[in-house]
Amino acid sequence: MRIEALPFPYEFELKSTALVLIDMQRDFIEPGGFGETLGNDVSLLEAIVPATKAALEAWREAGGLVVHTREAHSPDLSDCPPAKRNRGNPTLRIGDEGPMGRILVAGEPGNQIIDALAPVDGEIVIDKPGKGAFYATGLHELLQQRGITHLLFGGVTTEVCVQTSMREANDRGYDGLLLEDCTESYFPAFKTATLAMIRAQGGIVGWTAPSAALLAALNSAA
Ligand code: C5J
Repeated sequence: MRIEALPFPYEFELKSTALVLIDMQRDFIEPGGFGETLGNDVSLLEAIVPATKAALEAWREAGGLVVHTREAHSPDLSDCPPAKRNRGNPTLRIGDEGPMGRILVAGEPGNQIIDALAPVDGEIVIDKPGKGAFYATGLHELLQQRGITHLLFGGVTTEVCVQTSMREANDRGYDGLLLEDCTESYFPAFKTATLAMIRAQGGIVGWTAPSAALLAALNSAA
């Protein structure tokens, strides 16, 4: 299959490609969550949910592998470096009781993936203690076992966990494509810059394309 993408068309096979949705969790996206308590406008992130849901449903319908990630720490915070917890001067830190349970702690209500994109049986769910999906998660091994070589990315936030994950994937030899309307930042200029960085210099990190280009590729293959 071929997606019309930048900086040039992206070729992939369904059986060796996974859709990876990064950190579409309630605390980052829903009003009243951790993201909003930090002063962010979460409506920017909520706006990508319909396009992301459409891409996820089309990918499921085609039979492609889906990976969901959550930025999540164990309840005793043994996987949270003090440098991560102590940085800055926030009113709430990782592990504190927030509006939707303990902040970025596995199993808490705010740490769940939003209902619209909830994982279904057979999909991989990765709890990641870092920004990147490959750090301390075993994701690379899981993908290798399944013969995955290509990754389609969506999720939040573009310049933090999504970009870090794409760069980690790139260094491990995957061809990655970011679905432009399935990712967002609390800072729109950072999203624009990240898309440009990914596809600069002949795709130094990977490719970008609108989700409509993925849907068109899946339709023409069906
Ligand atoms: C993610 C963050 N998921 N911005 N986390 O990007 O801290």
